[in-house]
Amino acid sequence: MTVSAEPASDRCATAGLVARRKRGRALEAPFYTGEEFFALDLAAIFAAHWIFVATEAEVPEPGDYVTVDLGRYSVILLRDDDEQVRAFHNVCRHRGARILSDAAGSTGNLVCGYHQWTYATDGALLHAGQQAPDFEKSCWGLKRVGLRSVEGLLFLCLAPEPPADFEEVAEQVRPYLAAHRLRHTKVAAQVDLVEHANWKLVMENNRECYHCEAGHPELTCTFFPTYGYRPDEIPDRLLPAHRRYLDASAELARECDRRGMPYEPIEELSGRPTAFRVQREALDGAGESYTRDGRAASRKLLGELDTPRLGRLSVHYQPNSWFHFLGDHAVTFSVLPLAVDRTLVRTTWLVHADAVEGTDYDLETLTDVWRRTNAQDGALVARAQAGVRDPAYEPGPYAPTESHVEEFVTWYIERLKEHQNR
Ligand code: 3BY
Ligand code: FES
Ligand code: FE
Repeated sequence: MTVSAEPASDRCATAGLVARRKRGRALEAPFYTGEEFFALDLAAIFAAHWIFVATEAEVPEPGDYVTVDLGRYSVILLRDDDEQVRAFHNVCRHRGARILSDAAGSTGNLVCGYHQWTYATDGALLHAGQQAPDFEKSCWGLKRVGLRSVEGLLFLCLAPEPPADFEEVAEQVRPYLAAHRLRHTKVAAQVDLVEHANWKLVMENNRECYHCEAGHPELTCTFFPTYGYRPDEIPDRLLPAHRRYLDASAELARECDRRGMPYEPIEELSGRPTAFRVQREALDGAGESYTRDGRAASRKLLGELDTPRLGRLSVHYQPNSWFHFLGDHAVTFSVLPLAVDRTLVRTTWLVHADAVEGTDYDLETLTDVWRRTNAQDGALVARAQAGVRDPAYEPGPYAPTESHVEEFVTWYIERLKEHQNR
């Protein structure tokens, strides 16, 4: 028999709302405001799927670690002496104390601060004082958490049986990422923003550019605001931008073909546990990077790239992330729920491992556009949260250009249904 953490009345209420979700419409309020849905999302989405949480560049040396909080879970990501990054539950095998309390650091062995049980960086228990003679140290190593690195992007999965299709997706995405050589980058900046909205509003907001023209003056210097429109739906005022997009896209295709770099879209945003979209697309302006004029922000390009003019390789990953890989830097976004109406958005800017701040790049120029864009998005989703908790809120229709929002919500509902049927 499966024992659920949810009370039976909550289970019925959530199941009813999941079953009656209408395609093409925003979700009903309880999905964004109800504690019962928050608990369900943690169990059915965040504890059941591969979640993007960090990059290998954040733990460059043996002994470097980060800790990741996901609901009541805390997970340690640690680079071992053999250079592998491994993940462990941050729970002592003696009486359960948290082992590491900092968000990031460097350590030799892992020593629990309660009774000093000591673990090696591969999780093995090395020392536990004053034990009975029959105590078996080998039985009490740290519990492992599933971890996958896709070219240096770290995904963890808390489920004992993680979705089996992850590796297949990773194989599809790797050729797109390869030239950016993410394992040979360093963290130039990382910013945590706590947004005052449910995590799904944060994700939905990312999956459309309907709000970009009015909401993101700096981003739209280079990100074409025609994103998501079908060619025959583009409003007249955006047609000049669309023409620039077509010209820039043709040039980008030529540059990619010459270098054997894939750029065509692969889109499977719903219908499977591990759902994603990947495409290399042109940028406006100089076409190189996310700066006001579109020129590269770092003189030292990623990997062995010989031109900065490679647009943006963008990856959208369900449920919790998006990525942009440029010729000169990469920027990753990880969305983690903190409370029903509080969400952590962690943004990380990566540059070539040998790039020197002040010489090759200026931190302000590198981070300016997405810092501002994130702040604007944070304000937009807080407005959305305030509105959906109003008793007058009724789910409205998505526009055609919001098709990726619809895909995100469809994926989410599919996952909840699958969870309910288990
Ligand atoms: O980050 C993205 O992928 C973009 C930014 C604006 C809208 N969204 C599709
Ligand atoms: Fe960790 Fe006792 S709880 S050593
Ligand atoms: Fe936005």
